Amino acid sequence: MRIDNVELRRLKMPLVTPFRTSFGLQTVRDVLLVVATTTDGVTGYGECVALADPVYSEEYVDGAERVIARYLAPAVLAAGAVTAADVAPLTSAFVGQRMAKAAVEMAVLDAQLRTVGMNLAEFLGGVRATVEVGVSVGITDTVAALVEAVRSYLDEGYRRIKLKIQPGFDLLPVTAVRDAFGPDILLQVDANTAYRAGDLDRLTRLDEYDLLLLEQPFDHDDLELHAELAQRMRTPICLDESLTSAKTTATAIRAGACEIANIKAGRVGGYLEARRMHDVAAALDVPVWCGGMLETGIGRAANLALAALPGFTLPGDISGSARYYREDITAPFVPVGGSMAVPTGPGIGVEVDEERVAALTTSRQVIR
Ligand code: NPQ
Ligand code: MG
Repeated sequence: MRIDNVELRRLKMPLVTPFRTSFGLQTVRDVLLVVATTTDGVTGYGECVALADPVYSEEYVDGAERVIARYLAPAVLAAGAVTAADVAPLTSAFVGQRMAKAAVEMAVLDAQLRTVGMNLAEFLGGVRATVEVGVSVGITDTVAALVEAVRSYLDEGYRRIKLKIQPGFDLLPVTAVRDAFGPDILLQVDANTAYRAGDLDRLTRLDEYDLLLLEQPFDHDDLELHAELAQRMRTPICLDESLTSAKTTATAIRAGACEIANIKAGRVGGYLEARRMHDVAAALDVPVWCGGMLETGIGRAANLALAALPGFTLPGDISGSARYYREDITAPFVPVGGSMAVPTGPGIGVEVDEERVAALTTSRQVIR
């Protein structure tokens, strides 16, 4: 397969409700789509999960677009015949840029699989036709507002709730949600690196709430502190921002800092590395689940394929399209009874609504 051109499109997608985390407030998603067209006219789609600002990781969407336009796309285009497995070696001269590389690899992989008529879940080794999903609930102005938000998601059938926490918004909201909905709802929390060594004692008090896991309490490169907390808590410690590859995942697990792993293809450089990370975690007997980055239907479809792998034993942050967007750029994903069907079509398995994409486009460039 030869790539003839790579199109980079920016879309502005307003969120249905503001989403607050410990690293800030998001009201609109600045999406970067990578569209790879082969010399046979087959089109593959990739979605870059970088945020508008480098507040979740070092990457940000303007930077990712420039890196793809100037370095990554030219390297793939110059290579002639390629497969998705060639993208990482072809772009390894450029350090880091995992979210940018992941978007390019995803577009090439989608084009490759559409060319041969193979489905992504099948290609990755998926074993499930449906996957359990959860929802991530942002920090609210009041605890009462949080309880109402959680109630609406439970009414929609979500069985796993993730609460964003930060210093000053942790024990009280968790208490209120447990008091309001009882011991049976699957509940977990995510701190997005907001805590410090001085918070160790406070965090251990979360053991009272029978949480599924505590996600990324400390800085992304502080494995020691995560390992110390893991020693002192019953609640499993889950890492997100810290895990940038299968290798860093093995290191974190061996350090006792990672008892459950959040896998995001964009954070580790693509779905091929995400599968390797899944295999490492399985080999070390560590459960994994699929994290979310407020993807459109394009990234959501691919995440469902990934979550079909055997080691994904916990509900993922792969919520319905309506959790974030009034109207998606694919047919909407709708959870039923807390689960969603894994797309079965070729490639990522969904059709993209070109008209909707055109309506949301703020800029477009084609690299040849
Ligand atoms: C997490 N995701 O697990 C991230 C954080 C996050 C679903 O909580 C735009 C794009 C806004 C990606 C806000 C969830 C975002 C974003 C929060 C990711 O840590
Ligand atoms: Mg997280």
